[in-house]
Amino acid sequence: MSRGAFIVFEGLDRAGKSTQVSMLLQALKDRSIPAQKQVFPDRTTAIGGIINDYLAKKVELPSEAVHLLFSANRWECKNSIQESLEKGTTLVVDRYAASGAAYSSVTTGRPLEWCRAPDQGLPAPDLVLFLEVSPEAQKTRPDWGGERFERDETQSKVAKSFRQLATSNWVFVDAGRTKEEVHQDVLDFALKAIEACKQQPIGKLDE
Ligand code: 2DT
Ligand code: MG
Repeated sequence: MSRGAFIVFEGLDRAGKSTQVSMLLQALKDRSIPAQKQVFPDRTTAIGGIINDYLAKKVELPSEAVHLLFSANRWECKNSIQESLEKGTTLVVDRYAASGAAYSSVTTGRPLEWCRAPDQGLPAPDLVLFLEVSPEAQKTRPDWGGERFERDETQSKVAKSFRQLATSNWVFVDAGRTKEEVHQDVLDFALKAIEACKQQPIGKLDE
């Protein structure tokens, strides 16, 4: 049996990731392609609960500790990710390891290599859809919710880190257009990835 694809959306806050995740899931369901949503951070787990309190500014923690919690939050989902892919379910994921490294390189001031290390060995995405928005377009979207990192200055630094993390399975999608136009491109790339990875083994980050 062929496996599902591991499709990840990355980008800054207010890039439209959640909207595109929902639209892609619906389009795959319409085509009878088994697909499931996964969101990181997964705030429903015990570790996710601490991350949620940190983001909501209810607790203070060193940035390095938070970085490791974000990574642990992915590790606790490793088996379920692997099992879903193996049974043929495509995963549509809102943020993953690149968000971990891009945000933490800014908040900890540590090299990207240090930030990427804890995620090494996790299942690797088959496709990363990076939704690009200009700071101007970002400003036209609904206001910040007041969570940590939701500041223009942080965002522009994180954008630079994201660019340094891009590999050959990344595509940059102009997300400054209408959601339908963005979705057309997204669906195209997703269907190709689903086809291409069917007989490929699941990759691992940095291994
Ligand atoms: P949302 O805005 O998508 O709810 O994310 N973040 C996320 C990190 O700093 N490291 C990570 O590993 C992940 C997955 C990005 C909440 C914030 O958490 C940041 C924004
Ligand atoms: Mg956010």
